[in-house]
Amino acid sequence: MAARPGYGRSQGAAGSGRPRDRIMSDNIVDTFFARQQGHGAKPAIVWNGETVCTFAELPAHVGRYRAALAQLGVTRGERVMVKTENSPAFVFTYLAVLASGAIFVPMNAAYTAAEVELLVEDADPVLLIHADKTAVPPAGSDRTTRATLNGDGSGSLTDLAATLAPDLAVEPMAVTDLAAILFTSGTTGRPKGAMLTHGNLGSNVAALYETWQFSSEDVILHCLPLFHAHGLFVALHLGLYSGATLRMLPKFDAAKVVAQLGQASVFMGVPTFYTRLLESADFTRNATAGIRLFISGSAPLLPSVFAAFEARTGHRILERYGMTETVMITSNPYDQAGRIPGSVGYPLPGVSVRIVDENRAELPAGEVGEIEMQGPNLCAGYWRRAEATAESFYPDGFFRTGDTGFKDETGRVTIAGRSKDLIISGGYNVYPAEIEMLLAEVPGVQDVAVFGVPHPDFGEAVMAAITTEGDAFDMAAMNALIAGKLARFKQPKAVHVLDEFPRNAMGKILKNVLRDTYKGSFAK
Ligand code: MLC
Ligand code: AMP
Repeated sequence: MAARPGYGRSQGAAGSGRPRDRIMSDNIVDTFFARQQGHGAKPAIVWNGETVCTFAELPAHVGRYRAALAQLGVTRGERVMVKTENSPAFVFTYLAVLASGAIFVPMNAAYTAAEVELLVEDADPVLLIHADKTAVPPAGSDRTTRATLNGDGSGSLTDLAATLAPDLAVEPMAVTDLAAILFTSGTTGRPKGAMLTHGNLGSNVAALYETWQFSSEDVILHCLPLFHAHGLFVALHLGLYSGATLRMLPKFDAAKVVAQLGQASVFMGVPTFYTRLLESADFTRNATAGIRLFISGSAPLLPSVFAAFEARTGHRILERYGMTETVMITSNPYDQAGRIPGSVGYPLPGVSVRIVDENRAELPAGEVGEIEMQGPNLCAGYWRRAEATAESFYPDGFFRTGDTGFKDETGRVTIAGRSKDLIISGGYNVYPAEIEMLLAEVPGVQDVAVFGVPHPDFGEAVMAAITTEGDAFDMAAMNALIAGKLARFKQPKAVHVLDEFPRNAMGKILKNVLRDTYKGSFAK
């Protein structure tokens, strides 16, 4: 096979047969725009079935938002936080922040004001962009200006951008400069911001482009939230990097996806998307005939779903494994027969994976241990959290994922479980520690444990158990506290009041016993 274009100015390949100096710097926006040259007439973004702009028009859209950001005080190195739903304007804003040399800090649009406040405190943004009707903390630090951007693209940011001439300059950045900070919760309950550089993002999209054989002929059906790594750095970046049209939907909706599959060549999502598609009678072999690749990730894809999908459509879903801190780490091979259910495949080009014991000694094939990784995709650490960074980022360059698994003789990786206490519900991470801390504050609650149980739609569902003391406990008051403080997807689907917890000899609550007791709660 002929060599395919690689990543980045420093690696000297701006795209197939294009001169090296087309890419002005390692700012990933420069890379995107350079690689889109030659595809100008093609639709770049199709939103709800309507073309929004071609690749030739995209820089001017981004440039208007860049000019608006400059008026709002955004400069190189500053953080811009965004809390809004998907829209084309979200994409323009994202690219404009990066083009300004500033750092993009997205948040889940479902977060409560309390959740947002913690993140704003940490990120200390110069600008907070949010929807008009969304939970945000009351005006805090004097430093932070605000602008609005709604899911339909309207808002003060768009109004301002519309009055300005596009600023087409792209701030030169090095591979080590920060592009984005994405908060992921931690075992301590307080979210940590993963600092992703232009080099992290650029190297990863280049590796995915190779591995999944993308080209400008592709059309990506995109309905993942843009505020997480999967929707932003995998689905969106692949379109921008390949010069492939992004057919976007505001969110996942099985009927809309089925209706648009005929106009797409690639679809990607979390396992819940696939279980929901399989529930639709219109999701047939015929409906998927034009798709060359279905990709799943962010949570384990059950082998039963893989098998049902293959039986229904003839497609073998390609499963990959990633994290916010690392973007993508491993992928099943592109070749259909190489896509093995239950396995997440091989490390991406340039990425190393080790399986280690508790002393960090590498384990032989077949033995389960902690998964560590190293590569150009590994983020620069946690924002302003030296201690948390030191706990997971080793001086030898490897990162502790908190996932456990094994390799086979060929180096293929299978995830066995997690050493971190984490629930993944519909592809969203929920850290029990965060919810436990909140429930422990409820008057009358003596002890609390939050754990995940199997759920047919979300993969896992959040469940809580508590014991109480005295007469102070009031279920309604607890539910009100939960509703006020936690985004809906983090809220326990049930809270069980127990007489006592199962405990080990040391008095530690046995979450595995609780998981076992309640594992049938959502059985179909
Ligand atoms: C919504 N709800 C959830 C939920 N999403 N509850 C638990 N888990 C979730 N993920 C709540 C709703 O608030 C609602 O509450 C009820 O469940 C049913 O809502 P719904 O209408 O069925 O949900 P919907 O809005 O359709 O959302 C489901 C979903 C969405 C699967 C489409 O969660 C989603 O887009 N998930 C993708 C997450 C993702 O992109 N993860 C990537 C992270 S990056 P009620 O009770 O009010 O009705 C990463 C790295 C990597 O992990 O490797 O990729
Ligand atoms: P996040 O912090 O949201 O980036 O989630 C990262 C975590 O999602 C990983 O550490 C894994 O536990 C999990 N994950 C991602 N992809 C997969 C997959 N294909 N199979 C199992 N778990 C996955």
